[in-house]
Amino acid sequence: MSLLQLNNQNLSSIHRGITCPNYNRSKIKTGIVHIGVGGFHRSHQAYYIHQLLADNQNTEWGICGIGLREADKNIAHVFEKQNCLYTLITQHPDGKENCEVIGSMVDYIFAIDEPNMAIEKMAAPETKIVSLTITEGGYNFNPNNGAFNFDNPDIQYELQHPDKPKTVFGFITNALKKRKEAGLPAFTILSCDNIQHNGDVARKMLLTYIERLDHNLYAWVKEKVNFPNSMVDRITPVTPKSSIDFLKENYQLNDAWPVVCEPYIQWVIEDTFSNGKPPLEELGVQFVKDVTPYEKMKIRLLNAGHSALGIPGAVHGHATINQCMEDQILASFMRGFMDKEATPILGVIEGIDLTEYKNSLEERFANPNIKDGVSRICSESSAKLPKFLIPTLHENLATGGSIRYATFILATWAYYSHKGMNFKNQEIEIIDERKEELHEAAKQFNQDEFSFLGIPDIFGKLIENQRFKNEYSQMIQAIYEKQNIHDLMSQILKAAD
Ligand code: CS2
Repeated sequence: MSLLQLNNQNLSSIHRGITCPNYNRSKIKTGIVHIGVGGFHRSHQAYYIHQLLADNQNTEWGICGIGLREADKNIAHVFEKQNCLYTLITQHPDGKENCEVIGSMVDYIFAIDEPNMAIEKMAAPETKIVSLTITEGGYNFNPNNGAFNFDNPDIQYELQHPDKPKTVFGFITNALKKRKEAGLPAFTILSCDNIQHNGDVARKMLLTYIERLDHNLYAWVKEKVNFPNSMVDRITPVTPKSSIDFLKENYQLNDAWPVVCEPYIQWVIEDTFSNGKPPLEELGVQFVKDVTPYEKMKIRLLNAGHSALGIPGAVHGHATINQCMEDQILASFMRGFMDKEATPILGVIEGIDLTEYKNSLEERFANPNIKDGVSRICSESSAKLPKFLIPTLHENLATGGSIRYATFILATWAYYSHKGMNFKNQEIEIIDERKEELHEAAKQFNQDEFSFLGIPDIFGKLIENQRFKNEYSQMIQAIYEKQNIHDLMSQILKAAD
């Protein structure tokens, strides 16, 4: 089979079953610089911008991607070969798929090799927005007290060598300094990570960092840079090799890193930009005054719901989220968690029918063609759960609400971190920056059943709460003894009726 390499030159020869950009990419300016180009950015923001660029409209709003981590070398290589083009494969529940080559990313800089180029790009007059998907852990703060972590060795290094940045904070600071010196307007910093008040968090962290470095710049950034909060949503699994093969077999297209996603897409952004914004409202993006209710709803239901399926699902021995949804007991447990623990905390959200929202989450999670791995959902749980799940538990403890479901998820997470094996005696692939630390804490279980909860920046003061400890003790003992997720979940479901 002869294959066509995905790149600019070959765009006009691509199989007609794949939609290609109908705009001239060489004319596009990069009004947006995006740090952290993973699957999610490519299925979400870059897709919105791709639609905005259609028919050579809005040419000032193209994207330049930046990678700051060693791991970004892979995408840098692929993009070099493919002129930053990639195929987005949208998988519908009925088995249909749409394939579209996305052209909105017109440049990519691997900042470890080209630090100055990355800074210059952000400092360029045409750059109006610097957007971020640097993951929940990337904001460098202690979830327990919200403080910036100055002990991070990379931050320590930057404080000694401010012109040799390593972190997102160092790069952005250098770029803002250049803009200030050149008399250019500041850019907007737009966080697109799953953190409540993601813009406020980005602002607080960056300002704390700059204050240590440069007082003049601090005052300027404080006044000029806006950080809209935003809520982003589109389920985007890790690209399976089968999708690369699918493009080869069906369309004779060689794309080393396509992106797979669900049809659903949502973006809600606070309308507080420093230096102009793309007309995304034309595409259904909601610009609002206050994003709080949307982001809280999404994080406490969708993201926490994912963890409620993923962690027990991994311990039970399921591989994907749709398999978890096919398992009636797990699916009911997830819905129980949403109804009994997350919803009472959310209260009434004006203009939103929460029951409908939860029903639609169930449908999305059940999409059999997404095959979102539980390993992705469980990855970096140490950064996710303090934002997705543990606040709900704290709030229910404060109000006397139900805590059973959330406690069970934490207890299964302890078992998962200790054993690294599921109940079918198969190894679990654990991806977590703090994997070792979690394992060390969890494995003390035989001496101290609460050992796992002793990591304060993850669990806060949960360990001091007697009601929580009683529930946790019963559950963790039962998990180790019974080794049966279904039985334990059935008991929780029965008790909750
Ligand atoms: C997931 C999210 O990482 C996770 O645990 O819950 O990546 C989720 O798929 C996205 O936020 C959906 O918008």
